[in-house]
Amino acid sequence: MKHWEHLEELFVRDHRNPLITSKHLPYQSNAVFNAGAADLGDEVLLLIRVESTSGRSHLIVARSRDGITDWEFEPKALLHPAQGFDYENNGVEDCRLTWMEDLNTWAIAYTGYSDYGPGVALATTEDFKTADRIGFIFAPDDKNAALFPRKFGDRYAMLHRPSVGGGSVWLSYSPDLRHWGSPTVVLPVRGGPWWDGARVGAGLPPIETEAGWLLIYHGVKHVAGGPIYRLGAALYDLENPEQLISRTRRWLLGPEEDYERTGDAPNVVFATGGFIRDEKLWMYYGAADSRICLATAPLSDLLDELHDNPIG
Ligand code: BMA
Repeated sequence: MKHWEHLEELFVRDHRNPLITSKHLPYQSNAVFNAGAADLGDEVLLLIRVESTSGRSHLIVARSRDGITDWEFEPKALLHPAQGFDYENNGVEDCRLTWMEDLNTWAIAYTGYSDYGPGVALATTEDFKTADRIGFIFAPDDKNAALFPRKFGDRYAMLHRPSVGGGSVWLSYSPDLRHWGSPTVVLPVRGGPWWDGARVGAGLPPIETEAGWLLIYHGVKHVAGGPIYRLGAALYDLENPEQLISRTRRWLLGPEEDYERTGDAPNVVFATGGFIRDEKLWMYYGAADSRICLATAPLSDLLDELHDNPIG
């Protein structure tokens, strides 16, 4: 009889995980996790969430030539709650980076933690040295915002996850990145005992593939020991991002390793950044809200899995 050593998942963890912990930073902090990622060609840039010893989070830039080793950190935060902006005084968290094709700039979608709860904020940057805030765009409680890299017709599109209404992912549109409307549910929470039954949220910003927009998302299941955060995938029509084509029935990465099982939030893998390199999806994820890790999967395997999981 066959015995399974490990669950067979689609993603393969990098053997150097965790790649970044608070010990690597040039100053003291509680934890580093949930990074936005940009493939700049000759280096990988991560905009990482650092939770300071005050408990609030800021975002700093880390760079590495190979995207795995020898990370160098900018001495000053790119986005910090002390910069005095409305509705961010309790922290800036969990950014997603999208290269906006028509604007020739990077967009940073992030969670602004206000006195009234966490909402969605947007900023842009050209060089990751300074950022221009567009401002707070979705009132609390709303988070997990991720922009599509191009317009549909004359409108930008963004995924986001209001916490009220059951924990599903919505899509909203904007003519100018500032004013948002026409919200519609694009990834319903699955309910029941499913791995993504209690809440779902966008992970990486959608990636354009020949089969459709690939979305890596997180799903939450509540068990007696607390929530478990896992990662799965969905696919959307290239010209109509509201049209869900397929969605994986199983998760593709879940907390298994000690560095994912133990930390400030146990049993969490939470991906917010990644890109395609050498036909593989590179996915950076926060492990147990305490460290940053990398897992990769061949793009063709992801698309095959989605092909086998059509909707309806
Ligand atoms: C989510 C966010 C993330 C966090 C995750 C797991 O709701 O707050 O920042 O990584 O929970 O704790």
